[in-house]
Amino acid sequence: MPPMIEQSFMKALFHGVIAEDMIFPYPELPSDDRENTAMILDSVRRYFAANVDAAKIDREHAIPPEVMDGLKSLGLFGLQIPTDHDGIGLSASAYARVMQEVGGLDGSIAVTLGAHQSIGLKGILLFGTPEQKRKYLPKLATGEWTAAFALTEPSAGSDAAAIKTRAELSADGSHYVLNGAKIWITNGGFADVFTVFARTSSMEEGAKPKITAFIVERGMGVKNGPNEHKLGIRGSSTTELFFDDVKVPKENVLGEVGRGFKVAMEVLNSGRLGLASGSLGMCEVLLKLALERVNERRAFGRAIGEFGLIKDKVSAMLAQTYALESMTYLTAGIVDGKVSDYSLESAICKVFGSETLWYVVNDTLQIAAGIGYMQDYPYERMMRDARINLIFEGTNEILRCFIALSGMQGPGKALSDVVKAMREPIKGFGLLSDFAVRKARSVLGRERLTRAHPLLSREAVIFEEFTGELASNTELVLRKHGKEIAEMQFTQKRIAEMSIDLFAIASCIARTTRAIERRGEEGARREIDLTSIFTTAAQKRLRQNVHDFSRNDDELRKAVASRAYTDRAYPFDIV
Ligand code: MYA
Repeated sequence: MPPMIEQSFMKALFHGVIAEDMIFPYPELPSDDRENTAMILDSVRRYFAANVDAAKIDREHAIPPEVMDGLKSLGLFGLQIPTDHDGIGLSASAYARVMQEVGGLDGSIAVTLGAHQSIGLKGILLFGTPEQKRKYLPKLATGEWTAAFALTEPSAGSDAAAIKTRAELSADGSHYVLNGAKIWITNGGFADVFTVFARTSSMEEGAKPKITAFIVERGMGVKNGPNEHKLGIRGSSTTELFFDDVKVPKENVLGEVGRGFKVAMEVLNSGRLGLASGSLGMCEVLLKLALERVNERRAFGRAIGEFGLIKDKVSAMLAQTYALESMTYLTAGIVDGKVSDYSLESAICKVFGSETLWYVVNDTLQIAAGIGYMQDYPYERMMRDARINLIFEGTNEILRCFIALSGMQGPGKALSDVVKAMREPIKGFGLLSDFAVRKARSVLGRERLTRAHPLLSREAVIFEEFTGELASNTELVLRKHGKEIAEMQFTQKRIAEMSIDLFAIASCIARTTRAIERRGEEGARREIDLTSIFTTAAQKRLRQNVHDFSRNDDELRKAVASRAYTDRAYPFDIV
């Protein structure tokens, strides 16, 4: 049998295959969602304008209870919960659109709502039994109950599988007893329902633990510590959680016993997309602030917007935000299209979204200059609120490793099958010839993006060329290093950077093609220009990454860092 190409646009790309039917036509909000979403956005805008003071929430480290009640009455706690469980039943795309709006209006509220539904209750939506759904979803939809996601522990952050919280089945088999602690749990101070991950196998050195997910109610005995004092998103609640002999009925196991790690990962896949849309919302508000500022502020007898270095910043921020918006809604459309594996795409959206936001907030603050640094203006708060996105829901470092290793898994498997087939040339003939065809395709760059509009042919050629480079460099490093690749984070980073830029270019091309087909060249001028600027910048990074596979100072960097860890003369001992 020929090796399977995974049903994921990005995973296929690692084989050098451009699965263009997965991204063309660029998706649209499902029609039954459109009206609903417009109404929700309208009421969100009105409610926030009249009732939400983001500066006060930040200053007082709390979202006022009446605001929480208002958000609940708007239905914002049940956006993706199906209507037959009393939610609004929005698609992933519509949910992303609402989270985008909220993210731009208040970071603390966006995080509170995100922790509740992007991750807190998402496990019940994805893996809950009909009874669990009936019991929990209606109350979670109205906000009568709120939810939190409890994975992280003092010794298990990026290494999520290293959790120590234990769940022991009782002697009569009726319930589990949970013992342990979690840290940095968003909504920890008030949530009523927690998705908790605990070991259901013994602690064996070196062995992968069996983890199980549980729905745990506060009333079962969950305790929390005080709210943490944070750099930003200060109105959100972040606490420790303690489980001391907490009895959880066995009916509250979420998914299968021992399969909780998968539950956690699937929930995070969807959470990461929510984070990207919140980041996008903040970028768009910041861009509006920047555009107002460059017109208002005058220097040397002109509006500062007249200056080249300001135009450079504004055009780059617009192009990068366009790419973020394009990839976020492409991924949401992929989810709505019932593609089951969007793990790479959503991790890319999270990394690209949080880094675009960090870049946009920094450059907007720079344009605002003096007032950017002052607490009377929103810039410094937005910068503090933005920073966490690079850290939570998977640090951008661990996600780069995840993107590279997960993407390379398919080609790695194909290569090892080929090695096996070479030992049995007759049986393995089909496999070998298929491999040869795919290899020729990726190396010669024969894979084409045929559905890109001809006006975007320069961008399409760049995409095709570097798709070939991604596939051939993936194969090269796999052949050269084999399993050692798991330890080679400098190389993983290059592979991840290339996939992020390629997904961004593909998203821009698909979306801009739709714009040109609908509105013609002049009508789509804005999209065409932003795609061009983004692709030119991405091409420079792609070239650099390809170059660095073979010529780099990785070993020197590793040696210098290792020496610095032990050498007391570092950093600099001049005298
Ligand atoms: S919640 C805490 C977030 N924590 C993390 O994200 C942890 C990061 N670590 C990991 O993801 C994993 O430990 C990694 C794997 C990836 C490092 N989809 O052997 P393995 C499968 C599907 O590689 P490990 C928070 O911060 C894999 O294929 N499957 O595992 C919220 C394999 O399967 P199989 C996946 O080396 C804060 C198995 O798992 C995935 O241990 C509040 C084992 O894999 C995946 N993604 O490490 C946020 N990954 O066995 C509110 C792995 O079948 C946000 N697998 O081959 C709201 C935002 C709003 C915006 C705000 C604006 C201001």
